[in-house]
Amino acid sequence: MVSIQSKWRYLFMFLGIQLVVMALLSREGYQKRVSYFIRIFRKPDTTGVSGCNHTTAGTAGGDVYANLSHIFKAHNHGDEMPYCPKTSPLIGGPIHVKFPSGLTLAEVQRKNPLVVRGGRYRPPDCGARHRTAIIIPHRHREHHLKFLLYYLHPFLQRQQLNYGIYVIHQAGNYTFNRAKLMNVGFREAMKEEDWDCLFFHDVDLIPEDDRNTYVCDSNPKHAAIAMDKFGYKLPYKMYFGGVSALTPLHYLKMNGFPNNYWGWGGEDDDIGVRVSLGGMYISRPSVKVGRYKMIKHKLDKGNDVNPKRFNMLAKTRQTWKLDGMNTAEYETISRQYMPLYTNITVNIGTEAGLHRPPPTPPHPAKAAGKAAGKAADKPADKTAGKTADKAPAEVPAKGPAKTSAKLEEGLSEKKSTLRDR
Ligand code: UDH
Ligand code: NGS
Repeated sequence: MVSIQSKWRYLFMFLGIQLVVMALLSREGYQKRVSYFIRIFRKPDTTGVSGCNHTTAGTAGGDVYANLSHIFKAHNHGDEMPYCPKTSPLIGGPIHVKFPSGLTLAEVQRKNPLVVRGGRYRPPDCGARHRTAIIIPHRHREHHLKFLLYYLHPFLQRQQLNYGIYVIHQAGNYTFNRAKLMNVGFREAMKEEDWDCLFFHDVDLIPEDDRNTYVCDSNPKHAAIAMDKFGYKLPYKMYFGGVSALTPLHYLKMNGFPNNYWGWGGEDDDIGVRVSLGGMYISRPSVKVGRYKMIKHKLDKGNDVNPKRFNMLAKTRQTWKLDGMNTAEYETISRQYMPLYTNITVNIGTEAGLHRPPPTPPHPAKAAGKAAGKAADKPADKTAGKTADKAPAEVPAKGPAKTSAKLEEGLSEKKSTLRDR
């Protein structure tokens, strides 16, 4: 017969073994399995943004902030910092994305204490292997920007990148020009740092899996391969819209992006064609990881469908060397180092140039067209900078900030000084 005393002994031994097993399982590598149990007991996030607390591959996804407390505790090794591992241990796979109404930029700032002025970050405990600039074309989408910043900062931190976020804000009300803003972003970002990869990123696309790493491939990469609005499939083979990634060398090879697509549509297809005209291929992540959720919206005011886009696309082969990075003319109106991003406001003019009104109003029966043309010459509206901790505005840069030749010079220098990684 088993006595009561030994029953207790067996019970304690059993509980002890359970504890040891749990401790082993909760170590790195087993976290995903344990997270399932943890999630059941944890309180929901106070912001209401994160639905789950940890990452679980193959399920609805985890909280994008889940692993970050590890970084906050990490201490800096000063000069002797080792390189970060090739694959970040903070990567967790699928991310749960939703868009609650109460989120504020202050809350995003609070949740990202290691992000410094201008939206810059580098891992505190290891040397980043990659330097990535995010370029976001923007006008009147502050609401979307807030969500993108909420998700993008922790997403990039989990990938242990040295990164910076640039919002390129089109001044005035003249027809929007996404591709030209990207050219501006490329030039302005490269003036600040020797970025080795640039991500051109629509403001309304939120990545849903952090295995979709924001580093460049040997060919230009189309990252937004699987969007919710297209049923998580590529809509057509040559699609290059939403989010794409190029090295400075790729960018130069294809003469950047076109400057003359005013309004919605076609510019991303033109960029896709430029990739092959520049002698390169489109690389893509797998549909499993290149997933994005789009913040739903309608076509914006000031971004009407461009009726000329098909004619223009038919001529890309003839025009790509004549129009692109080598001809991008703009004036930088201000550069603001905000807590979560660098806001660059630019006058990109109209079809007629920087200071002249457009030749004919682009949209019939719109007196607004004229007013908008004038507005483009006026100082910028500072909508993206409302909550700025403002730095002194830069002196407006007249014309191209760096010529292609200068950049190429810099790039060959860069290649020769690249550290052995
Ligand atoms: N963008 C702005 N402000 C604008 C217009 C565009 O910031 O006024 C930027 C923003 O980064 C956006 C990107 O340009 O994510 C692309 O513009 P878009 O979101 O309007 O284009 P998309 O193709 O959606 O993603 C269009 C929805 C309806 C298209 C119907 C056409 N038949
Ligand atoms: C194509 C457009 C692209 C656009 C894509 C997806 O037809 O610019 O649809 O559009 N090309 C032309 O119009 C030539 S979307 O469904 O996101 O509105 O990106």
